[in-house]
Amino acid sequence: MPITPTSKIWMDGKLVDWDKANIHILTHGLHYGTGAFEGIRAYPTSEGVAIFRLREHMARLVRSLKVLMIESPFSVEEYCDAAVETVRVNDLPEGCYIRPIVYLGYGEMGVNPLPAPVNAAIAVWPWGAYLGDEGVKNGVRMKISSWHRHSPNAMPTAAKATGMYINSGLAKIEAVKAGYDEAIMLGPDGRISECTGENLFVVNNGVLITPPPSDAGALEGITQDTVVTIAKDLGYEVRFETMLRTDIYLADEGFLTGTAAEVVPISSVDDRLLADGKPGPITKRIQEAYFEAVRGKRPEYEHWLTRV
Ligand code: PPE
Repeated sequence: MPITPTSKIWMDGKLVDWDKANIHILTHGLHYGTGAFEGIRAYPTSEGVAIFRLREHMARLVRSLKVLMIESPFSVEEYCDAAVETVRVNDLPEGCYIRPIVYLGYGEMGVNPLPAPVNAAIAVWPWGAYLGDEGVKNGVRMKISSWHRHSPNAMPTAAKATGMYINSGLAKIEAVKAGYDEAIMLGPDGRISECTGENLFVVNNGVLITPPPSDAGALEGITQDTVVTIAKDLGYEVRFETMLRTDIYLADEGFLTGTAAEVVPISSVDDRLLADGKPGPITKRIQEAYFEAVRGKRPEYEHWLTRV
């Protein structure tokens, strides 16, 4: 998706012009994928723009760095303040996507990450529906990928590390080339893990089921957690359970969750329609509640918002 440039990017504590936010070709992270990042969204509310679950995202960033043995140059609070400042200075009344990244920089080559310097940046830009407006409305066509999700002893699946996204990219290529919207990846044990940039839920007999991230080798999604909370508050039962591909084929409903993707109905998996292939009633209710929560229309979730 083409990027819409904004005015300023935060780099190592300073705001720099969008066009000047450049780094050296011998940046360690470019060669070895040594970095961690986050994806956060800010939305318009009746009291101006607010960032959704900012602290949880920055806390996950710092946890990812811990796993990678990258010493964080800033604290969670400092990343939060920097994100607020960057969103504010770019003046985007319709909201935006926020991309913090902490990566190993210029000065050392060779696989050993330990001596390399650490840099941090936060960029923001307007980003529309990740899987398309049509997908949000009518659902997406999914394919189970021949690329499996990382084995947790090959790659730390709890970390949102930059280099790990080669795996997601390969699965995405396969799905898109075959005419699908998005891929579902199996974990090393052959059970459902997650998608290239989203967690996944199915709905059966009114119960929501999602793979437990640590068993499934999936990222612990903040949107997954948001949906679990919203669903329980709406009175639905939610279970963290492993599932087989056929559990999705035969589900009453299914949907994806992610910051970029938001809540997106699944219309089919491997060409098997989920029920009649249209977004199910529970999916629609959850989606609606999610869109209201992020836009500050649900007072009970006000604590998830950071006003800019
Ligand atoms: N799994 C993966 C692999 C993943 O990348 C994401 C987020 C999720 C699950 C959902 O996590 P959460 O956003 O906390 O609910 N993917 C981010 C990157 C997308 C991109 O293309 O870049 C995102 O949604 O921002």
